[in-house]
Amino acid sequence: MNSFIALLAACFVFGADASTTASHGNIHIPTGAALDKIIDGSFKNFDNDHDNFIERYEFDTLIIVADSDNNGCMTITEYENFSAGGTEVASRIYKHFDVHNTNCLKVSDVASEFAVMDTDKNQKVTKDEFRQYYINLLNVLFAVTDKPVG
Ligand SMILES: [Ca+2]
Ligand SMILES: [Ca+2]
Ligand SMILES: [Ca+2]
Repeated sequence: MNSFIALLAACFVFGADASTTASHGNIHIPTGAALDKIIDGSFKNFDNDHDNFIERYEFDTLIIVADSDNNGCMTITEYENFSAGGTEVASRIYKHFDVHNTNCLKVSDVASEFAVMDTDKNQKVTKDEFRQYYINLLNVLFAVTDKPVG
């Protein structure tokens, strides 16, 4: 988990220069209006009270909301149904966070991500902070996992 956080942190440094990377091989990364729509939808998923900030409790609540059968685990299917990003993006994001392949993500598994999103550390995540995080995450996911296997 620590190395993953470091990877995300490093990605913030490189993120500004990675904007030319729109696709990797035959994997399609959403860009332009499609990406804006996903980011908008995802942000609204978090921002439960519609004040245009993601607060800590809203972030922590997300998994509980997405856990549609209320068994304490957000499975990949539950996440795919909940996510605004489409099945392919959603499944990549899910597998990225489900490092032990449990198909059971809990609040504690992603809790540290809030601080990663909140780049100015004011305990609120703005749309811009979220957007930057999401784009960085997509770049990490699609760049890292598309390396030739074997
Ligand atoms: Ca809010
Ligand atoms: Ca569940
Ligand atoms: Ca902030």
